[in-house]
Amino acid sequence: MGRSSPDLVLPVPLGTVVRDAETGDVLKDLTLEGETFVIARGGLGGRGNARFATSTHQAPRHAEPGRPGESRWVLLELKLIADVGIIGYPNVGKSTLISKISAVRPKIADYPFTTLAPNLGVVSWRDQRPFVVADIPGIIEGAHQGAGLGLQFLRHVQRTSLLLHVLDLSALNPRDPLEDYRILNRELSLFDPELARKPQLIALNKIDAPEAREKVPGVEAYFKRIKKSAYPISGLTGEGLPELLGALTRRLAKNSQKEKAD
Ligand SMILES: Nc1nc2c(ncn2[C@@H]2O[C@H](COP(=O)(O)OP(=O)(O)OP(=O)(O)O)[C@@H](O)[C@H]2O)c(=O)[nH]1
Ligand SMILES: [Mg+2]
Repeated sequence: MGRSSPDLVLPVPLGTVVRDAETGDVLKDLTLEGETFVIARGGLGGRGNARFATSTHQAPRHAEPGRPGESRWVLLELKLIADVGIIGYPNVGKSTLISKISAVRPKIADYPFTTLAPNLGVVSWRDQRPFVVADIPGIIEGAHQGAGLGLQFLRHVQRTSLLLHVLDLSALNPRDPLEDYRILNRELSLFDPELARKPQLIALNKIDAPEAREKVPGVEAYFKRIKKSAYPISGLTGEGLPELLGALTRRLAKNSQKEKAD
C-alpha cells in the first residue's frame, strides 16, 4: 500500500459555524468542546509495486497511483456563545458595564467605536448560576448599509437568549435616547427579524450624571407604556446593578425552563 497523507486537522474556536461555500448550507455548528467534523475525506494510497510481485515476476515496475481525496470549499464563521448580548449605540457605556459585572477589562474611552471586537465576560451574581455576557461594538443608524462598523458583530449575539439594550441618558449623548432605542431596534430587524424578536431588558445608563437622573421618570414611563422592563443604572458607580442583575438572572432562569419544556 502506498502512503496516505496524515489527516489535516484544523482547530477552530467554539461556536464556529461551517458552511458549504457554494450553497451556503450549514454543514456543522461546532458548539461543544472537543467536537470534531470531517469536511472532506482523504484519499487512499495506491498499491505499490510489491503488491504486484509474483513468484516469477519478482520486481514488477507496475504500481497503482493513489486515489485523490475529496475537496470542498467551506466558509468558517464564528458566532460566539453567550447568554446575554449587550447592544447599544457607541459610547453608551457597554464596556464599562461588562467590566463592572465581570472580570473582563475591555478598553473604555469617551469616543465612539472604542470596542472593535466582541468581549465575553462571566457574571457570577450572588448564588445564581453564572452566565456569559457579550459586549459588542456600538451600532449606529444606517449600520445595515455599512455605517460605522456595520452590523457584522450582531451575529455574535444571535445565539443569546436575552439582549440587554443600553441607553445613555447623560449629556455625553447628543441624541434622544428613546430615538436611539427605536433606531437600533430597526437596525436589528434589518439584520435578522428573529434577533429583533428576542426579549430585551433596557438599561437606562449613567444616572450618576444629574441630567441623566432627571430624564429617568419620563423614559421609564415610555417603557412602562410599551410593556418593557427598564432599569436605571450607573455602570460607573454600580448604582442599580443589583436590580438589573437580579432581573437578568430571573429572565435567564425562565428562558431555560421554557427551553426544557419546549
Ligand atoms: N458618567 C458616566 N459615564 C460613563 C458611565 N459608563 C460609561 N461612561 C463613560 O462613557 C464613555 C464610553 O464608555 P464605554 O464603556 O467605552 O462605552 P461603549 O458603549 O463600550 O462604547 P463603544 O465601545 O465605543 O461602543 C467613557 O468615557 C466612560 O467613562 C456611567 O455610568 N456614568
Ligand atoms: Mg465598548
